[in-house]
Amino acid sequence: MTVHLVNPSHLSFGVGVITPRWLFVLAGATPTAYGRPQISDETLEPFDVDAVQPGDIVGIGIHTGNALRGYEIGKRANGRGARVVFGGIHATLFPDEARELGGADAVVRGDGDAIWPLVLEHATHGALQPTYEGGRVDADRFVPARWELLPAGRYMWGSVQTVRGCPKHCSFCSVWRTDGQKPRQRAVDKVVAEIIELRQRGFRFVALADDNFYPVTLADLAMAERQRNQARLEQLRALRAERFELMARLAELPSDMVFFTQITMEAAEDEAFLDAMRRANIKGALVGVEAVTPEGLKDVYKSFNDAGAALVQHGVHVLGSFIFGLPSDRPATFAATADVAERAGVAFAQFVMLTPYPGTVDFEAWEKRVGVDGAEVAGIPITRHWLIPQAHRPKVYVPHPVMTPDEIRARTQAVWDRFYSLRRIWARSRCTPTLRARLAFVLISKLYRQMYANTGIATDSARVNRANRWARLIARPCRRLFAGRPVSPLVGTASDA
Ligand code: B12
Ligand code: SF4
Repeated sequence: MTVHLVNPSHLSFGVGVITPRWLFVLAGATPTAYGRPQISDETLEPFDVDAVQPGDIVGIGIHTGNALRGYEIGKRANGRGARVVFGGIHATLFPDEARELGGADAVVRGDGDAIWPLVLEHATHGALQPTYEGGRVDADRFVPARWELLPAGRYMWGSVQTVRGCPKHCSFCSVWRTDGQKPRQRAVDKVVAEIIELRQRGFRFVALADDNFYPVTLADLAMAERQRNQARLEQLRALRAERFELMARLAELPSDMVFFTQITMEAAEDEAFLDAMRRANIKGALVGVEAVTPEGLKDVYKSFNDAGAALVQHGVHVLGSFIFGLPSDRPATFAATADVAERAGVAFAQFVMLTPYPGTVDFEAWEKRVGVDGAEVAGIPITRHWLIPQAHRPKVYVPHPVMTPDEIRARTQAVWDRFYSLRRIWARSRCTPTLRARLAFVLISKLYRQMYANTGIATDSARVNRANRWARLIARPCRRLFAGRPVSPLVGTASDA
């Protein structure tokens, strides 16, 4: 009996940018009695369902975007006599769907770390329950990833989680509702141990796969002080102190390490935090620009400009994330956004089209508005857009007051084209220290555009296939530029202790 863990994707690029962490965490949670789990990441190559034997256990992790491909695999694996278990954010939100469409014998909702051994035990005894509540496990029970199962030479960045949950409550995000608003921070030693292991395996670049690396803002502290809420103040200070402790430890790692994370714009006001980030070699951060009204547009862009400048001054390159298709957008918004992204010194940017993700406040409002008799595509209600086959999936779901879906798509594509023109990429690559780094910057910019924009925004399959071929071609040299020399053991770090 073999345990398979499958990360579905309808496109495979041969090389992956970031290691999908859940695969290696669930492998870590698999008791040794079950042998070596077979890990399959379809962003590298398609899963060979024909290799599944009757009695095998197939664990499939899905988010909304890859749920349909996950269901296809689940049904086929089930048909071959395997016991199929679904997990991940989408299965947490739609457990019945995974059973009805994905051939799931069981669905794990929430965190898989603690419950997975029980699921495996039930599966081997033919006693699977339809649903398991994995809940939100405490940080001290997060299972470390089993990095020795990584296929060699296939990924550019490792991924280590330092905190789960986010105290904010953005209307377009499901994280605060599924992972909770209480930040669950992992012990510093455990995080550092994983990073050291990744470095020993040749990873210089590590993504801190957190919902929000900056869970306590200066405003939160000031508010607790104003309210004279001593208990809250102490709790916030403790969380903040742990962040600084972690960054101090990252600063002791070899200086060629590069970390990337996600933070909110408020971090830009926190000089001490930014200084600590710089010392810790956290050199990149995804910063989102939230929904804005026309009146608020100027202010938001101004604060993004200021925030971007502050981050760049502290050596943190910004990946700006901008949303198009909001009701307040006008044709002029697209060029204005591209201008802001350029003026703020953003190193990378993504321009995504408003997609109502289930589990969010925005999704619920939209679903209510569209109603049960709403539009259908390929016989599927658009409120279940992830079930529409890729080739027919609309790019814009929320009707816009002044622009057609095609106009929004074309204008979004034009902003990508402009931001990622070779001339502009080359100019931006000046933010890196060496020629090799500039080359890496150019390649990763082109790759990013092919992987995320051209396969996601293009409407015809010929274009998608072309983008996929390009991405495969660029991905290999790109990976080589990111790789470091495997080091063992690390000199001058905690690994000596
Ligand atoms: C890091 C990250 C990324 C990274 C890296 C992705 C990668 N290769 O790993 C990058 C930046 C590339 C990325 C991109 C995107 N992301 Co992202 N990402 C995350 C983030 C912050 C952390 C994911 C992670 O590694 N967590 C650590 C692991 C250990 O946790 P986990 O995946 O949740 O797995 C646990 C459980 O879910 C469960 N589990 C998971 N699978 C399975 C399977 C089985 C069988 C079982 C039993 C249990 C189980 O057990 C695990 C351990 O407890 C999540 C937020 C989140 N809280 O999930 C968003 C998140 C997953 N991303 C999201 C989105 C929307 C995207 C993008 C579409 C953004 C965009 N517009 O471009 C793209 C899509 C990329 C793609 N094509 O897949 C959404 C998904 C929403 C949804 N309903 O699907 C999330 C939830 C964030 C959000 N704001 O809502 N992302
Ligand atoms: S978008 Fe970011 S800041 Fe907002 S709730 Fe989600 S994780 Fe938190």
